Amino acid sequence: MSTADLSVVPESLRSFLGTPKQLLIDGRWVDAKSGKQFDVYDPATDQVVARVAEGDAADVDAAVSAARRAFDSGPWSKMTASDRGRLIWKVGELIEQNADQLAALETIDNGKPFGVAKAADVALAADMFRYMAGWATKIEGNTIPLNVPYAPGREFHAFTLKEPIGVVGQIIPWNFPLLMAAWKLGPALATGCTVVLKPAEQTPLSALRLGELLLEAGIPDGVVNIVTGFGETAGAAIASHDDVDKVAFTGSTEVGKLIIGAATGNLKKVTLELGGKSPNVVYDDADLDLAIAGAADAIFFNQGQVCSAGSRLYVQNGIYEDVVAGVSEIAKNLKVGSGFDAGTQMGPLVSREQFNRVTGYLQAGIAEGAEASAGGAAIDGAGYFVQPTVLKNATGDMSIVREEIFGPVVAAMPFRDDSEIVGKANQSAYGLAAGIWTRDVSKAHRLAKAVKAGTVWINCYSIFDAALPFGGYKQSGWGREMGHAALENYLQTKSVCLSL
Ligand code: TXE
Repeated sequence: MSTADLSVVPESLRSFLGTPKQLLIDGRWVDAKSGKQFDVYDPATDQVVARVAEGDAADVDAAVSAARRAFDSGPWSKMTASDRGRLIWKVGELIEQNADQLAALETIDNGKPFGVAKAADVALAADMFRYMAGWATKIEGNTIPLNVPYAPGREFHAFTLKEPIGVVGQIIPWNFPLLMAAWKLGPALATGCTVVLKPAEQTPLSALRLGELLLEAGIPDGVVNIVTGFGETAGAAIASHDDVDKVAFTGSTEVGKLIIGAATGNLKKVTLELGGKSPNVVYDDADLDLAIAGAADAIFFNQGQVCSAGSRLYVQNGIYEDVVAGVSEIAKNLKVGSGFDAGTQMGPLVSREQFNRVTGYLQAGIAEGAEASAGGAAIDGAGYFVQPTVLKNATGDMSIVREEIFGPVVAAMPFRDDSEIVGKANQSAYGLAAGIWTRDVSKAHRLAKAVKAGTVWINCYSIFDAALPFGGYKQSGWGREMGHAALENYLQTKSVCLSL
């Protein structure tokens, strides 16, 4: 293990990275109670870029107590919704003002190209806070006319109140570190909840910088606590904590199931955004240039580390070879390199573990009979780089078609017609997203209705907006993030009934 040369990062970040990072608990930066720290790596160089406090159950306890105090008696619960909204808006503004710094942190921590981090991750994160700031003042109950059969002649005034659920644990992954924090924190803060956030151990840095910005914005002490650490210790302690009222998780389906188990102790509410194996369907009447570019982007964006990536590419028989050739051509020409190099279109995978996982799938797919028409292997040298890969001759029984690879690897398969594609598209344990490419509006809508997926993109892919709900059918999860649908995850409904 060696330490990275930090000359690639903006000057303002060098001291941030050079100082061991601490936990944010009750508005103060503190070491882990155990005194332990762990290393954070630059995936482009395999070198250590920072040291971060390794929180565990004892730190989670302290963070939950701080969040409980802030919820029950702190200024947060007494603040007007308008004042709360104003602070949340300010967080969005501060993210925008610090866009270069935050994007550079994403690049050094996750590997993604700097330009992508700035235009997508950081911009969407800022937008998420601003969108949710507006909702703070618009959370309302209803008045409800009653007709109680066993109380004839009596009059009642009944209404509902929407109340924040309380202390929320939020466990997030490494593929969009800042954006996942924003998706989670935005609705929690808008509804008046308090939070214990655990970033992924691979990518804790931007969440810690966000913690500084939350304090700068004036979010009161204890409202957002950030505990960096590992899943099996810090994450598990959040999921099983008896004083956490709700847990929101994004990550693997496997860990999602563990979260459900851990939550049974106090029956905390659970929302989950899990894996995917999304079908991307190209009909023979599609605009082929658009569809080919879209199919490539659907899998290679963010190195394929996207839960909604279009990783199963279904192409109608007559155009199968052309589309596979077109996507392969794009794959071969993608510029792969450090996210800080100008022109880089694809960076490294996030970690050694993910690199091993993805290259393992490449070997398995080829051994099972798939053929690489582009890529198919790792890229030699330092860092966790893998070739953008198109695997043809794939079949539904192969692991590369059934399981989430979470890398720049697409499995291409032909289909005959409408009657066949619905079954094939839905032949998955997952149901997060789907893509459809056709000029026939009726065909597009028919498949959009038939496909079991939380998001369907027609003649586009990977379009995200703070206002558009996102979440999974089947084993892709429970609940929706973004849009006003996300607020419901953080609210309780109280019915009040008064006899007049
Ligand atoms: O995920 P984990 P990993 C999928 C993707 C990827 C695979 C493995 O297929 O290849 O998961 O990635 C925390 N209790 N996705 O191993 O382990 C962990 O610390 C509580 C899809 O990195 O699920 C991190 O903060 N928490 C996904 C978070 O869970 C635990 C994004 C995610 O890590 C825990 C990431 C436990 N027992 C991976 N164990 C998506 N849906 O976007 C781990 N964690």
